[in-house]
Amino acid sequence: MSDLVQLIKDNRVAVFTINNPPVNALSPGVPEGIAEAVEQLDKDEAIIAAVLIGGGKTFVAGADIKEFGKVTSGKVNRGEGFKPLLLRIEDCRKPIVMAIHGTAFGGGLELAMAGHYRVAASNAQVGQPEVKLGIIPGAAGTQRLPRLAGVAKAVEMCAEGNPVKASEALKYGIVDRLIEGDLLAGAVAFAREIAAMPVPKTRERNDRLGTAEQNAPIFAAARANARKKQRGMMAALAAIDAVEAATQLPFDEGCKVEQRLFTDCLFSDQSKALIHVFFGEREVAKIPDIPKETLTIPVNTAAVVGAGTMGGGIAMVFANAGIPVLLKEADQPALDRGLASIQKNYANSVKRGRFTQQFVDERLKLIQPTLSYDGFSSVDMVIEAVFEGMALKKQVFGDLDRICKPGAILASNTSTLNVDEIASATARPQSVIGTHFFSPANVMRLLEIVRGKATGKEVIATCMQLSKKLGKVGVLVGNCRGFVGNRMFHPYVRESVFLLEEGASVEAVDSALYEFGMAMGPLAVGDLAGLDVGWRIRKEYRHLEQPGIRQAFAGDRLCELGRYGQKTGAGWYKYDENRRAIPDPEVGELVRKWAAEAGIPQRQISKEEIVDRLIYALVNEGARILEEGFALRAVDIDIIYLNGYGFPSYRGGPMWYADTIGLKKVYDRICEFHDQHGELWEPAPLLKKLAEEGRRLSDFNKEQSATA
Ligand code: T1G
Ligand code: NAD
Repeated sequence: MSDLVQLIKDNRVAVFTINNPPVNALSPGVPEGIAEAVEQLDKDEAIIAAVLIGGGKTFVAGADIKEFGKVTSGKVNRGEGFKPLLLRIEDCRKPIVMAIHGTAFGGGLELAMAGHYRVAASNAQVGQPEVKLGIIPGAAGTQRLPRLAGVAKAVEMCAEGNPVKASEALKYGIVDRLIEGDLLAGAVAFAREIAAMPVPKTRERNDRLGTAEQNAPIFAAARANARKKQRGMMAALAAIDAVEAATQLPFDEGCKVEQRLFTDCLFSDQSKALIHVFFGEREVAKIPDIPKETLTIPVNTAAVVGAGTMGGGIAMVFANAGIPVLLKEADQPALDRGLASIQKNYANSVKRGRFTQQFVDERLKLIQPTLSYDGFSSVDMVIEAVFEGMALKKQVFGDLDRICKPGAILASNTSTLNVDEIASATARPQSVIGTHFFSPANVMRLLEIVRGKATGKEVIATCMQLSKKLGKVGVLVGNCRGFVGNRMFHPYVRESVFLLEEGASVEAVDSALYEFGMAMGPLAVGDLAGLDVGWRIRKEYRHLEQPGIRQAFAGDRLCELGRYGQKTGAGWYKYDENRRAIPDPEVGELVRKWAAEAGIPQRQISKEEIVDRLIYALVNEGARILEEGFALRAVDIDIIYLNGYGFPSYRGGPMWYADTIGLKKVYDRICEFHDQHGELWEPAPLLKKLAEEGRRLSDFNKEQSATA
């Protein structure tokens, strides 16, 4: 027997245990071990039934994603995947019960569905998350799942890729029984119960496949939903096509359709990008000079100073994670405003079905409003979110330094200010760190964790770990102006306004980036965040502007007219009472007039140039950040842009996208812009070096992590 699959006998019931930590992926050796076990089962007359179970924390979490790069299209087309093994299991003369705990995902659920019965621990989850990797189920999942769970549920699970709880899996017939307590004992008992019963084969079931009339509206709705929620992604639509084939073709024919669609997806750039994102979200948690076993500080209580746009959302994040949080404001009216917006946000979440009213009531009890620092002396962590001014922040950190207990983490939510200078207001800079949440803080997944020069490793390790508990993706960044995300966003926004001043329309700029896959166009984002936020920062840093360097002016001019965006009903767009954006020709006329006054010639600008100017501005600044060491790896920048700036995940992030296009092509284009638009487009030395050496940004991060 292979080491990865053990076989023991429990009084005429065989138990196969898969042991391939951490997630029992179907790595080489596992399918072979299962096949061997099934052969033994069939041969051993003493055995009446079998149970297949996962060792450790989970059932099988799918195919081994690390192996995908080694798969050839020939191999896939020859169907040399798992399907033959699954048919062998299904055709076994003796019943095989699949015992599921943790997660049965992807190939794991496909394996389970090839079994004759499935039992599950009540907190288990099943799912076909392949679309999140830019592929579709490739081992007959799109053919067996509709036969078990019905067409509507199967198409939802395969097209959206979200996990399903065990109780729901029972309701839909994916599992046959929930087991409380000892899963293995329950599964063996179940196997004894059914041992004498006929051995059902999922692939022979057609009773749940519905009729063409019944299914047509299901597939139409699923396609519309996929085009809306997974805009630009091919896998979801392919998954729907495959499930539809299950309702129209015999099993084997349906499997051929699935295989063709699976192959198209697997060898697509989208899938490569999404697999990069999958491993990237796990890699960003690893800090080269902070080992996994670094001690962390328990964070069981917290406090937030400032209950404005960010402070209120941050308090909700801690409460949602079950951590009691004090929320301090400067005065009662501000506190009341902060609490009102928290209650409004929670009410919306209940309306949208994200939370139950009971959950919200419990969470609201964890948020304790206050106008003083009473109670701050015992909290484990404080997050400051007051106005963006250095003097005020240093005053607050001075207060916290006097009041908070030794070892408490003092964090600032500043979006642009120097964390070391804020820390200098305390006698414990080793406890000071930046925790840069993104608006709305209770929704956006990204958390930039800003390392100050004195920040302690245990403080960093604690915040990285805590970010996962808070439901965030924590990415460690260096302490430079705008850190990583906003520092790159500055040239991105700059180019969008330059393009307006050179003749492009607001709609043309926004629709070009929207079609590229950005969640929103840059100008619509400006209106959402408030054009005055950037305007105030530009005014604060006017003294740092280099003479002779072109500065965008149209945004400032709009703010001088009081057009701050959604909050004033007009910015780059006009907004109706439901905050819907309406193109405003007056803006175009104003910009034309200002451009003429500035002597900027007008010209036709292609969609391609608009995208290149904005995306390559991100890449160029990202490369500078990498070589300056303010980001650990190129993938960290990608994860920041996917989770904080609405960059399309199926493009992998700005750095991965540049690697996909080819750095030589990107570098040449930037050199073109440098010739046309001057110093602002000076290519980053790293980009030049890697382009000339025919290398990738993702190569750089390898070196970087090796040296840190
Ligand atoms: N293959 C290879 N490595 C995997 C893996 C997988 N399927 N799943 C996890 N890992 C690694 C991960 O990179 C990390 O490594 C470690 O395991 C722990 O993971 C034929 C083709 C199961 C819910 O999409 O969703 O089947 O960073 O940190 O938070 O149709 O992992 O420690 O070095 O995420 O407890 C479909 C992917 C595959 C599920 C556990 N399956 N995994 O979460 O741990 S495609 C998936 C997850 C497929 C078939 C097709 C989660 C998890 P390292 P972790 P976790
Ligand atoms: P805001 O103006 O909405 O809220 C700031 C709050 O701080 C106000 O309610 C004010 O009353 C309160 N405050 C001021 N002094 C105080 C004191 N001494 N004690 C207690 N409360 C006090 O600002 P915001 O947008 O929430 O920004 C807060 C911080 O978060 C800033 O540093 C900002 O740069 C940063 N940030 C903002 C965003 C965003 O999109 N708004 C995103 C990320 C980070």
